[in-house]
Amino acid sequence: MNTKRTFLKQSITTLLALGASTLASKSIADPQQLSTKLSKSKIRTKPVVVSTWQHGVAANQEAWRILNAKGKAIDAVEAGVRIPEADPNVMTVGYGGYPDREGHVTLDACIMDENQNCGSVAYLQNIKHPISVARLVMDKTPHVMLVGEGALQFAKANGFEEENLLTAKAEKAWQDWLVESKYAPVINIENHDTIGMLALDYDGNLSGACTTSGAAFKMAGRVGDSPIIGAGLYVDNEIGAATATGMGELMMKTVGCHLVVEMMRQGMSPTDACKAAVERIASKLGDYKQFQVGFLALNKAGEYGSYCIQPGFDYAVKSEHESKLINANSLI
Ligand code: SD4
Repeated sequence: MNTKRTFLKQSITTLLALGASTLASKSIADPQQLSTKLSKSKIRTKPVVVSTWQHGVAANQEAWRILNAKGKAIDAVEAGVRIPEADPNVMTVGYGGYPDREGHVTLDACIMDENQNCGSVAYLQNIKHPISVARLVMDKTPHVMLVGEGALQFAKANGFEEENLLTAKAEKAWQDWLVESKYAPVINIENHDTIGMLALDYDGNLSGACTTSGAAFKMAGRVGDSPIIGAGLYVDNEIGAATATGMGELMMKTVGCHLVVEMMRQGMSPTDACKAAVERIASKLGDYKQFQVGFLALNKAGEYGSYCIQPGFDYAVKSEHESKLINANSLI
């Protein structure tokens, strides 16, 4: 349990770290402006973890076990998102995910740490935990992204076992879809979609993870935003982190999560930065009303926020003081 003194000490340390790093990045030219901004900032205690949708609640619990034991944010986010990856009742992530229109479950995932290291896999089949393969791409290779057959070979070479990820329930949904074969992305699909998770650990370091089975009944070979660093996830340990859910093409066209982090660098709160990224989508992409996009952000001070296009997107928060699901504000 944190005492009030520990909390104050953490807050002051965070203030100093934030001040020093922001000054170092020269993103706010006027030191007076910076100190005013920081004094207004609501500093929260560390650690904290946030993640998208209702399935984020169970995922956060797992991440929290690591964060609360003073573990690293990168380990927490990997462990956290493995929960929905393994859950067959979550039909939008990992095992049990909806297949593409050919009946194949193809998975996308990426992970990013406090040192700008990142790893990613796309169009990966038959491996239940793509996030852990992405972690190994980050830790063991000189590359950022492996796709398809190459990603599968890499996973198998590192001890992952192939298994059938298409459950009877997902296969039935696909068979039903085949009757009309009409491709129409569903907004807020069953109130859970991609899981994106962001964490700030005891040491004040940020990391993030994002994993999905992608758009249900997508074209074979389609890859969404979730494994694309900058689109579905971005972390800058000086500033903050962002992740996204919803129709990935919109985030890819606007490099949405990188945009959210850059908005925070300019001094915006996480909520305002997410709102600015949604507004960018609305101003650039004429068909945005047909789709859902939700951004979630966490800054270096532990403040979090979110914004989406359509009502219905919620996100889960876990810290020493909070454990809840929050409904995001929307543009529409
Ligand atoms: C993607 N953002 O692949 C992910 C999840 C999704 O409709 O498909 N949402 O685009």
